[in-house]
Amino acid sequence: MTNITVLAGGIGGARFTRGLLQQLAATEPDATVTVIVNTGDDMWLDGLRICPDLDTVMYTLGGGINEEQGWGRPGESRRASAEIAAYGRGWTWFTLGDLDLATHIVRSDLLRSGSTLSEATSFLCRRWQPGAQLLPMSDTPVETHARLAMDADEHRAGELIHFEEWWVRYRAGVPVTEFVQVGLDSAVPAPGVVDAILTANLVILPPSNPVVSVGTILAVPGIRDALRSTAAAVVGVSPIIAGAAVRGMADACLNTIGVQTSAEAVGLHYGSRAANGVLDAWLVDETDVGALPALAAAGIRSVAVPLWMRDADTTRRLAADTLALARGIFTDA
Ligand code: FO1
Repeated sequence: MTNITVLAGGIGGARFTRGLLQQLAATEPDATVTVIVNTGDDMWLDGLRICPDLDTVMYTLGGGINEEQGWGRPGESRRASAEIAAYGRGWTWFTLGDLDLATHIVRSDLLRSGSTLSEATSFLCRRWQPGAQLLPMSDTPVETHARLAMDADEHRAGELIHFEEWWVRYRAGVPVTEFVQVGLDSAVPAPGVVDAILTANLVILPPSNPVVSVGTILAVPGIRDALRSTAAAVVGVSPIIAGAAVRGMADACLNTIGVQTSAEAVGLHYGSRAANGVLDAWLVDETDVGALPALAAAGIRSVAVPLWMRDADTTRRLAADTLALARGIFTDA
């Protein structure tokens, strides 16, 4: 029986996991997949709890995702958000579609009725049937904020703004000096999170943003320790190909923490479990084959394979390559 745990953020992690589930359905139908999802992008907006990465994973695995955008629902309308803007409320630059709003309304209703985020997520997944268990990294809010390096509109240099404002309103175009996980000190892993890492045969770090998605999950007290001690193989997939971020503005995030935008640098940033890091193995794209010696020298077994997830087939094959690399290391993976 193969139990796989994936630590995912938004679009890249969700798409990889969809390919993994399709690959497992064809080759190991009794395998189980648990996805530990970043909640650092979450925020209260218009009185609703918005959970971008949980919803992106849920919609993507459940067949309800807007495929072109990678987030939100297809065939959306924005009538309610236009009305909210007419009142002068909300974030006009952050689209809450009418269909998507139903998810936020139901989740907020459950939270206000005393449900934990884990319970609310499980309830929403009854409808979407993602084919994997979705666990928030924590049931206590841990929000990623970015400290502005310069004035921007009504914000002054030095001020912390929510990550989503930096990401969506400013497209990560305003330099920031640091990311702060607000609420991290009192955060604990959500129920089942540590267990999902410790009892897995395989833990995967998919090509999500290594700073604000996977990095945020690893920052929750107890999760990095679980990764370092699990008997599972821990295998990562580079989100950087040939020196450029595959999706989003991961390079802006890496620059902020002083990590070079390369498959090698991100692999070394995660580090080998043999040397206080979290990785046993790392997949890089064929164009980054030159990174293999440095990664091997750091104790990270690596392979160079096609990493571009262009469609369902290439994504499935990437998942198959990830499983193969893991099995080359541990027989029980
Ligand atoms: N991303 C955008 O670029 N523009 C948006 O207006 C936007 C709205 C939005 C609403 C709900 C949601 O779940 C996600 C949304 N996203 C939007 C995507 C979001 O910024 C990303 O999914 C992650 O937070 C970053 O990986």
